[in-house]
Amino acid sequence: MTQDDCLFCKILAGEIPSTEVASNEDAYAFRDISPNAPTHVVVVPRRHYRDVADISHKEPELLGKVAALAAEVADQEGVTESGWRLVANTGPDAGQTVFHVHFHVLGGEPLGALNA
Ligand code: IU
Repeated sequence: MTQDDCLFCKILAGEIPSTEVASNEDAYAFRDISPNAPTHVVVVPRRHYRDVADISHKEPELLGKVAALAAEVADQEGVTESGWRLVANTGPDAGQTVFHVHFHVLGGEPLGALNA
């Protein structure tokens, strides 16, 4: 299930380059091209869903699998002990720019409190 005009579907198809960090049959993780932290990895399901709400309604188990790959990425990046942040921007007010559901895995330095 892909969407023609979706940039992450194109990354998954190898039509847009990306630097792979981890991968399995359900999900793919790659380095963010514009990192906000020493570790900044984007984790996407291979199938196209618009956002967290969409995948939660249609395939909640897959959302869990994407989160599990994010945790593997954190381990691989060596930030499991120091801590890391899992972010899913959802919709325009949150700054979602690519409408293929994804998690940002952020870590490698103190990230600051969300309510700071
Ligand atoms: P957002 O939550 O939709 O704003 O996140 C999209 C992210 O995808 C953003 O941080 C981009 O830098 C990142 N990205 C990328 O890493 N590689 C790409 O080819 C494209 C976007 I397009």
